[in-house]
Amino acid sequence: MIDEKLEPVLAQVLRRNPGEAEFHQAVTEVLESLGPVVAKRPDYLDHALIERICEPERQVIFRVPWVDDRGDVQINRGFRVQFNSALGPYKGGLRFHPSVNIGIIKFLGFEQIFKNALTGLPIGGGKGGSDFDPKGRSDGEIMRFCQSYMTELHRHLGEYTDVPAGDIGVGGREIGYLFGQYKRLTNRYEAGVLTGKGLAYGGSRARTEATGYGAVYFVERMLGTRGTGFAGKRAVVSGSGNVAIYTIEKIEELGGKVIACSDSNGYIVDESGIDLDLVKEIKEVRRERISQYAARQSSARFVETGSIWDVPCDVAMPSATQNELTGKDARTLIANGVIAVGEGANMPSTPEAVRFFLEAGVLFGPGKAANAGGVATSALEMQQNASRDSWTFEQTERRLAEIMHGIHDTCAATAEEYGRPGDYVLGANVAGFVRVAEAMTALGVI
Ligand code: NDP
Ligand code: 2IT
Repeated sequence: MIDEKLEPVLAQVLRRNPGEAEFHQAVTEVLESLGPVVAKRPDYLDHALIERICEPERQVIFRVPWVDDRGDVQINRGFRVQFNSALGPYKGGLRFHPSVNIGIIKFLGFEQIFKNALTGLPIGGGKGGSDFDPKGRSDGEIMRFCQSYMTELHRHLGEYTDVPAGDIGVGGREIGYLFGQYKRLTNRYEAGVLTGKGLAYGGSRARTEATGYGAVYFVERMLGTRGTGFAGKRAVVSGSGNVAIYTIEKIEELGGKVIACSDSNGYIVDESGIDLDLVKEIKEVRRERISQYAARQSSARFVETGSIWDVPCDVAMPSATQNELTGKDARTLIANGVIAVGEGANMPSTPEAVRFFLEAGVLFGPGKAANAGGVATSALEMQQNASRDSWTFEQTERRLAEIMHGIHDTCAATAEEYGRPGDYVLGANVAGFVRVAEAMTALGVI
């Protein structure tokens, strides 16, 4: 339910951005949380503050031409949405996936504003990407695509302007090619212009692990409010990319057992506990499909039909993509006794699924809080670059853990303050919004 004072704001967003279903979904969720805030602070309705938050500061859309291995010219579309810079330079990842369109980049950029605010670090919100499909492409093709993409994007970036990183389809390899081209075009070794860099050229230790580890720290803290933890728990983690792999690693370290993970072709179940070295070999080294796991591990089976959320578990961590966990899946998880859900991905649960979890009293950690460890560690990478320093793994991970515990506690305290104890969705949206709103108010109408 949306507060009547915010109805016209939402109506305007829906009207101005036709057909952008994911963006509508993300804005609706945040505006639905803001009713109690504007009741307490009606001044936030002044100066079109909320309308301005819903409108990106700048959107760049461009042609990305490149030559494939056969010598044919390919064309993709590039995007960068610079959503909000009240708290710092635009910050957020790049997604390379055939499903990418402006509505998806805007939903991700919008969420990023509040996520980045929750970290307490000086970073604004942005997101970018392309409809380029990296699957099956050679290293040379990936490099030429990244170089062409950066040839246009570089003029919009800068360590004080806009700092991209990885997301789906963009990992260490791609960031390396993007940084190389940026350096070449600008003739500047501006390490802080991209994060997720390799350790050989200015990256931060623990950035690769940070999103997954951070999400597990968040869920461990939620479980702590019920006097329990991961030890002895059965967990299901969807996806098998960067976020999923390091989520599995940390759960196993804390004594939990992860029994299923997936990719877009299906899921594997291994009741003896997932062998993470095998997953890393298949996904990080060989870049193969997750079905290969079942082909090589006799205790596992590969399932192509149905949903990974049919696998009974205590903790569910959706870590693949948006709207991958539906209302029907939420019902199944609840019927199977799920205690906690932590979103490693951005907006993986549909609004109906979120509602079911909250109604059932399941501990539910929304993506913009639970997966903020990645971008927080990106900000730590920027800090190391700015001071020309490089921290140890332990020091960086300790900072990450403190930040995640801080985010958890801020969300919990905010939910409590607004009369909805345990509602981390309200807590995250409100705490993130208030920080951005305060900065925007101070900066005047811009
Ligand atoms: P990766 O590219 O490393 O892995 C993505 C995984 O999700 C793959 O297993 C992929 O399967 C699966 N997947 C992607 N799209 C779909 C789809 N449409 N349907 C089913 N499965 C899909 O990306 P990340 O691990 O980095 O990102 C995963 C999620 O986490 C995204 O929502 C991202 O926005 C979010 N995130 C990432 C952060 C980071 O630091 N990387 C930080 C915070 C959030 P397949 O190989 O078959 O496509
Ligand atoms: O969704 C996200 O927070 C990311 N993909 C990471 C962004 C970043 O700048 O590290």
